[in-house]
Amino acid sequence: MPRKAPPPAAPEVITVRKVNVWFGVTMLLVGFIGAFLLMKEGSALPGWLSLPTIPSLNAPSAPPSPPSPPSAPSAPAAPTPADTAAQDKLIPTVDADRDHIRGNADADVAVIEYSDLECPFCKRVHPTLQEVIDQDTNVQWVYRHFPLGPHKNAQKASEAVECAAKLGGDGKLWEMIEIIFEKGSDNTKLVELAKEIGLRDSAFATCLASGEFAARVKEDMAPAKEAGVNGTPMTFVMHIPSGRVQRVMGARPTADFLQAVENVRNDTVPAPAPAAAPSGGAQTSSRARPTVYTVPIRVTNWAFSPSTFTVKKGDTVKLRFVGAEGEHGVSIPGLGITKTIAQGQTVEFPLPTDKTGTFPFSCNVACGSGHSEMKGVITIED
Ligand SMILES: [Cu+2]
Repeated sequence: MPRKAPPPAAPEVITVRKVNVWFGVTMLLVGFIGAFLLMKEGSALPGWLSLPTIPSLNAPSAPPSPPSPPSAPSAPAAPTPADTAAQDKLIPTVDADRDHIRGNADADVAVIEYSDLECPFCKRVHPTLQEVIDQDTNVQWVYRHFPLGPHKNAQKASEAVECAAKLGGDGKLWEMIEIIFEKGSDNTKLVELAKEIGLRDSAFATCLASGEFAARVKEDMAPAKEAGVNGTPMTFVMHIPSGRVQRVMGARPTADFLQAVENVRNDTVPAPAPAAAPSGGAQTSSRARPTVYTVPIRVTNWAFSPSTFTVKKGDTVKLRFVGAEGEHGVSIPGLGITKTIAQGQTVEFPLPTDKTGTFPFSCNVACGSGHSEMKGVITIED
């Protein structure tokens, strides 16, 4: 927040009054501002003049608040590269005895997928990861469970694929995953689906009802939660010999995964992008505020940046949502607005500013806790 330096008169005064210089400067400024106020009574002060000048002259306590401050955007703190690297180390490396592995068991790179069987994005990334191991036969695919809380069928569906593995080996596990993605995770249909892929329905039903794999599913999730996973699909591309990891969020295209594979092999994992710098009309100072402006908002997994901002009642404002990462949407219930924002898409629409108030907005994609954390607030002030 800029705090303006005292007017240029100050240094001259200091050379004249050698005794009690600060007192002199303060008095002069008070007089200057007072005179200005009298002359300009009734007119709006320019923003810089109405900012307090005293604190910059050695009175650090109780700085008065500047008038009508432009609201500071409070984008969520992005993890620093060091944070993310430390978190990535919490992801267990591949354990051939425990993990479910597809592809080359001796591969030097593993794509370790955390998946929720009720999440359409997990369904979407499934053929993508198949393509990755088809195109690079020195990559193995590891399937781990991450059933999200809001998905009521996801936990039991995860247990169902573990039952399939118990009764028919990993081959049946992958078949079960695929038939659930194809036909849905409805818990009342799981036994039927198991039968369709050739499992003995009574044995499967017994396994599923017993909940014997409930803990196994939680064990998959625990370290991923520690590592900050809060949405699915989340894939950790891991170079097994070195332990280097690059995380890939969401249902990205095949090329992105293959790039991550090369990055971990060649030690060229890029640092995570820093949080988007706040910019846009809503952050301009009150002195220069245009009455027609656009507020750009970056949409990523899992945040809107900025997530809070303030506009003036009556201004002509456009919101520009830039879909930088992932498939999302935005709802502003208080203003009756709902939009879809696909990756790579820019969605622009006018913001009604005829009434003041605070208007929460959020991502309207129901899949995954990551989306549900994407929230913000628009303030429309007088
Ligand atoms: Cu979202």
